[in-house]
Amino acid sequence: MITVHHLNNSRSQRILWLLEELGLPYEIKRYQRDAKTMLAPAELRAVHPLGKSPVISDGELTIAESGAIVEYLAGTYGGGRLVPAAGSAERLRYTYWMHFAEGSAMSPLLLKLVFDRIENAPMPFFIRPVARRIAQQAKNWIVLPNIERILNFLEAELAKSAWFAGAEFSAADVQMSFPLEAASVRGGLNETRPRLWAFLKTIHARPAYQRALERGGKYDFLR
Ligand SMILES: N[C@@H](CCC(=O)N[C@@H](CS)C(=O)NCC(=O)O)C(=O)O
Repeated sequence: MITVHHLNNSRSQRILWLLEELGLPYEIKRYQRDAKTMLAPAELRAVHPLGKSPVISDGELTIAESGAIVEYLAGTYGGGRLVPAAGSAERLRYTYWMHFAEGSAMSPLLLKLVFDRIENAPMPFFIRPVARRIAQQAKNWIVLPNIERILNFLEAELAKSAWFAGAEFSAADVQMSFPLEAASVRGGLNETRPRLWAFLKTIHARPAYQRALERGGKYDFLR
């Protein structure tokens, strides 16, 4: 039995979605974020030293890192589904997006989250203007332009094919779902980028996505 170590309201939601797409049985072990810091509880470090979610256990195996988990599940249990044929142009695109999601797309979104928090954090009144100015300058200088460029790039890529790897829905779309959802709640992604917006609406309407939401619990990355 596959166990998903699921942190509430997190990236591990897409692992539940993939498992539902593949029709695999799985169980969920739940972990709750600290209400104040939003960090994962220390018990998750007993599963993997970094204490981040998602992590899955499958028999003797413990696998961390969303992209590795997605590739493992689709490759091991997909029976050819959701993974383009080896050697095809689609497979190269699949690999690209599988890495891009966490390697490139998430970094500026995470930085935005951190600088937004610094801007709004409680602190002595004489420090606040300085902290706000530094946070705003960092956002204007590097964070927001990068998010803008990435979203423009992704919007243009979806003009080439219906899904990220090509004409067929693949596990790369599952992997790309989280940065796009995060961008829709904190990165300015909205209807003005119609292809990305339609991508989100389309995946959210999939029955497997809906089943995963029911099992995963409250998820604040939907707009
Ligand atoms: N690149 C990693 C990122 C893992 C990660 O940062 N997960 C977040 C959940 S969205 C987490 O566990 N945050 C809680 C913490 O850092 O304590 C992956 O895709 O698996």
